[in-house]
Amino acid sequence: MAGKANIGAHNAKVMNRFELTKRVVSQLKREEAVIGGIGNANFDLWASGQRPQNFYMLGSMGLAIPIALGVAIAQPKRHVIALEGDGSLLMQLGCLATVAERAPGNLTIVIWDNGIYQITGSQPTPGAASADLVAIARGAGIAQSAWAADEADFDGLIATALKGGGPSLIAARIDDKPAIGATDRDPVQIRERFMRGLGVRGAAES
Ligand SMILES: Cc1ncc(C[n+]2csc(CCOP(=O)(O)OP(=O)(O)O)c2C)c(N)n1
Repeated sequence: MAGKANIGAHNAKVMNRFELTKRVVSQLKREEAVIGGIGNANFDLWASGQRPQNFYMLGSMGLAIPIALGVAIAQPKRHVIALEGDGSLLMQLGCLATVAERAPGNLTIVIWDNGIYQITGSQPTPGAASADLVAIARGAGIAQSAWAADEADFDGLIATALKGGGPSLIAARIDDKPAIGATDRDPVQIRERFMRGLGVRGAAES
């Protein structure tokens, strides 16, 4: 994978989730779908500017990647990005093997690794001490997996991923600053807006 590839987790710069979320969104030009994982991942996506192609996962850890995989398979011409926290990914590691096996070229996974379950009180995740999520993703079969060395490297990795040829996984070490906003907890509206944004439900239907 392009970028300052193959740096280890501990050499990656500690960045900020909201800043990086804005960098992802600024590169979206083609109605790409973005699935924000539970809590902070989707709070910062919400705060970065709402788009009808955004889906905000409420309540369940580890579902951003499985949902994004489903969308990527259903709409192969649309690029799909999953934003997921490290703790949530650790709860659903098996999805990486499924992604590798299905190998959708239009899927990009971004992991926000703060080493903690921040939103429930900042308990440390296993990744904080020992697990390397990029190594795990490569081992699962997602060859294009990389730590982002810094913001510029992150931008480059996202740009490369958006060209297709995935699946790709980009992991970013992030700080423990709280998310900027909070998503409106209205699951029905979130679902309906997303389905219209993906063109699978007309405006008149509800
Ligand atoms: C199955 C399940 N277990 C526990 C929770 C409670 N919970 C919600 S978010 C969260 C932590 C999420 O951690 P991470 O994905 O690393 O994101 P962060 O909060 O660090 O941004 C926990 C433990 C839950 N929602 N679902």
